[in-house]
Amino acid sequence: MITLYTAQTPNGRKASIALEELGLVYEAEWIKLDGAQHAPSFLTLNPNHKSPVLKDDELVVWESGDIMHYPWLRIGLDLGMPALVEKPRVAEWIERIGDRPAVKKGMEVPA
Ligand SMILES: N[C@@H](CCC(=O)N[C@@H](CS)C(=O)NCC(=O)O)C(=O)O
Repeated sequence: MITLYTAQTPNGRKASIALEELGLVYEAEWIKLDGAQHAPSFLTLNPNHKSPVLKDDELVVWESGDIMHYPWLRIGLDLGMPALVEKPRVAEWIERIGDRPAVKKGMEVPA
């Protein structure tokens, strides 16, 4: 079972986009970034006290960019990319998606 510990932030949104797009079933555990990220139970998952964190049974992954890679590795998807040419472009996109206006806009809560 995959659990995504996340918050409504660009990095949290990146992680859930990757899981949703590849159709992986997961549970979301919302982390309130008002101190809950310093709770001992959370620090055992991510000693850097940062959201998001993905847990898949005993495997724990943190860093939103690495979490975005996880779904396609998990399902064994071969993206068929020429490694030297395309993989760096994918990595750039993954690292920068949280800065995209559409991702930030999607997190704005209407008044
Ligand atoms: N490089 C990390 C950054 C994660 C990050 O900065 N998370 C923020 C929310 S977007 C956080 O949890 N901050 C709480 C804290 O630092 O205590 C990633 O991409 O996952």
